[in-house]
Amino acid sequence: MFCFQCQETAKGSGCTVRGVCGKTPDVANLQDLLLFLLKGIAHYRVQLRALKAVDHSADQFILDGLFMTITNANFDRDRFIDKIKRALLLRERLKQTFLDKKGDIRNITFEGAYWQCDSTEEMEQKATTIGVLSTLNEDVRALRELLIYGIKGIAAYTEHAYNLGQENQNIYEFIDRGLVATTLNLSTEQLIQMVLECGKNGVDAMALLDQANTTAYGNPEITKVDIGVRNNPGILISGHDLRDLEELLKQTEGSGVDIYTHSEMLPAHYYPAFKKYKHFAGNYGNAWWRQVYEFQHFNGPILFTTNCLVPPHPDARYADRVYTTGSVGFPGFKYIPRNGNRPKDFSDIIAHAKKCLPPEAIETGSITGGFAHHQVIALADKIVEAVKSGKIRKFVVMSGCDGRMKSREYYTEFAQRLPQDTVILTSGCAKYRYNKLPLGEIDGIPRVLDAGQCNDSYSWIKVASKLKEIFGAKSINDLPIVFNIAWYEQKAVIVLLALLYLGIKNIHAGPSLPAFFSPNVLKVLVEKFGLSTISNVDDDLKQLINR
Ligand code: FSO
Ligand code: SF4
Repeated sequence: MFCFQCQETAKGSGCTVRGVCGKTPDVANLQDLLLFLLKGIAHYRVQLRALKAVDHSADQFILDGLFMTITNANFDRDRFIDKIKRALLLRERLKQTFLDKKGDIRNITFEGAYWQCDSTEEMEQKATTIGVLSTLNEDVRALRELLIYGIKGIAAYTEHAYNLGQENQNIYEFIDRGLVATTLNLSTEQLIQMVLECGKNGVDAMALLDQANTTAYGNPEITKVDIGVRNNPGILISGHDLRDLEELLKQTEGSGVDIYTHSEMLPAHYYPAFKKYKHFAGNYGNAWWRQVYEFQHFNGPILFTTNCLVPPHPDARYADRVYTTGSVGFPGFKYIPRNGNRPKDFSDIIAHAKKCLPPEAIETGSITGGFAHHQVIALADKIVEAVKSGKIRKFVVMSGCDGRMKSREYYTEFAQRLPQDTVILTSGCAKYRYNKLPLGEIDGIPRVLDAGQCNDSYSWIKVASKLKEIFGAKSINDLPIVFNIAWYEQKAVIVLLALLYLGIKNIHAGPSLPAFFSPNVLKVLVEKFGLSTISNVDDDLKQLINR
């Protein structure tokens, strides 16, 4: 195996024996093979689209396949083998349509468009030959992988929107073309162009998901979320999929089971449509990686709707209480499918919850969030006034992910030591490093504004554009906004590419830069965008705030 797609990759260079995330080598290789076949499928789709014969039944298959390979999403070998078999069947169907339409098969030379197999052994053998390291030139490899990881992030956001009935055909078109681009002999210049186009599609995917979420559930609004516990048994729901949450809330209403959110599901509390559920009790715990401690104390079942799932320790007291759904999987965990477009059947997890004790309190009190673009723009007058009077000197976007590494303590210290006239704009699970600190308010505006999940970084793009308009600035770079982003997995990669596409300069990305950047690719990103990583709190405060 070789994988270096996330920030915690082994020795900062690549996981080769087993993932730091717990991914086994066989699963890592099968993920590579699935990607290889998705690229083959994409070749046919690009050609079929040109013939006006693209088959939309494959749209969701591709989104799900890409999502399954995101860090901490799916560890289940059997699910990958099944998906690979279905990918082979789907690809043959597309190939047949292509031939029926008198398509010229000589236009498709990529091996993943033809390769066949009869056994799992053959799959495993092939998988070891087509991974990341099969691209020998390190700059081409860096750009191909950057593009693939950005596309995975797009796929994740697009799938959530799809689940809520919202689609954008241009995004599917880009995903296909982007996948194909990683198989062609493109120059580094051409690949950089594709990477920037990926950033554009990242903005579009986040906009689509924003539209899907707000159309279905209303605009997030300022909300106090309880972080304590009640006396009923509960179900803890994690991940990012709001439709799953809605169905679970409906099916548990009046059942005596409370629903709590974990990690990236916290922002669901900000949506008006979920406030009517009296048993939507609060948020339990912190960012994804703390699950190994927190789930022990929850007592009830846990539902993963997306990453980030951490493989439980062999003596974990909660492994028999974990359920997965959507693109998520783990061997031995119960999986809840969706049949057609019907609501998922959560009766098993609900019955399980009824037999469990209520959660143990690990925290008490509340946190406040709900500062997505609609709410912040509603407060624009107040914010502009605070900027003009000098009460707010700077906004610091600290969106992104949290992670296990000790180096992430930097973010807590950075937040604590920011001057009182600064406001943190956050989204994603990075916020758990500072969202429970008493950082105070400026004229009633909290100093930490949480827009929501990582995809809600889109809100900061909208807010920055609004401020640009109000202040008559030429570019977002002229506003008093700086970016100190924390990344971990591929959704954060697409957020970063979206910001680069928008021309945002001097972003700090940490706690370390991606291992998949080659020295030359990094040089381009530094020269073109001023991208850098964090150093230490003192120097970064000087550079970002006091310059
Ligand atoms: Fe966090 Fe995990 Fe939302 Fe990520 S829970 S790390 S960027 O999946 O998706 O912020
Ligand atoms: Fe390693 Fe990250 Fe890949 Fe897991 S996802 S195998 S930790 S690089």
